[in-house]
Amino acid sequence: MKTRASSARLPPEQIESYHANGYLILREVFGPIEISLLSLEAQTLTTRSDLIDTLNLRCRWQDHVTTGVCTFDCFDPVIDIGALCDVFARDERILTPLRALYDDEAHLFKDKLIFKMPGSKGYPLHQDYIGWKEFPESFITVILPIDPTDASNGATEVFPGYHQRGYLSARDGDYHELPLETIDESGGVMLDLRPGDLAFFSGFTPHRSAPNHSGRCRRQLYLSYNAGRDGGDQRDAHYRQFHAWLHEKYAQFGKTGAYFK
Ligand SMILES: O=C(O)CCC(=O)C(=O)O
Repeated sequence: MKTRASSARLPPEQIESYHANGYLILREVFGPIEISLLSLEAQTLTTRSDLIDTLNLRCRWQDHVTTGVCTFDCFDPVIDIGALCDVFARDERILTPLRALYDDEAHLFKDKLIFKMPGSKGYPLHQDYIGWKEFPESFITVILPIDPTDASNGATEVFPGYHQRGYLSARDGDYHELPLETIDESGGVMLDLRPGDLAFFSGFTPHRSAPNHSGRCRRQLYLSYNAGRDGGDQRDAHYRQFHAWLHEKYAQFGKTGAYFK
């Protein structure tokens, strides 16, 4: 369901729609000046050569779809290096709808700034939930686009309704792609968003994104939350666990000297 946000409060139809489909779009929540400021911050962050390094656990990389060159893709986390990202992550225009979806308090759990540079390959079908006993089942991601997103630059595509089946992979603590047979590909919804819109989707909603075939970045804040009753504020604990997990993964691939800065 795609709806213009006339106020931060969600009408019951939108709450029902989110629970039925596993995603919800709110239009024009933030204004052009706010997004321009965020865009400037994102631009400044791309100059942080002191941080952008393949051994820094904060940075995620993607292969270029034609050249195969490893390309910087994402800061995870970002609110501690981007003051405005932090302000957006705690904005009531995001938290109020989340409280309505949760019928509870919402806590920031994870925060990423995905740049998806031209040529970046995108992400195969997966659910965000990871089978760690501490991982909150109430996980919801809010996408805040800085650039317009559509099929040409590899917008995120969600598959409605499947979140009701819960986690579809082994709860073995590893990240799993989903086989395409899990879903009906024709039912995918491309999150065609304008800067200032918001998209909410569940940690159990299968999603993917195609390569960015355009000549421009597809920058989006990916802000993830959990409900108060599902562990309260656990962002610091999450990142401690995530970094330990990444260290292990890097070691498995023979990559030593990883650090977090
Ligand atoms: O960038 C995208 O479109 C998808 C990113 C994603 O699925 C993730 O970070 O888990």
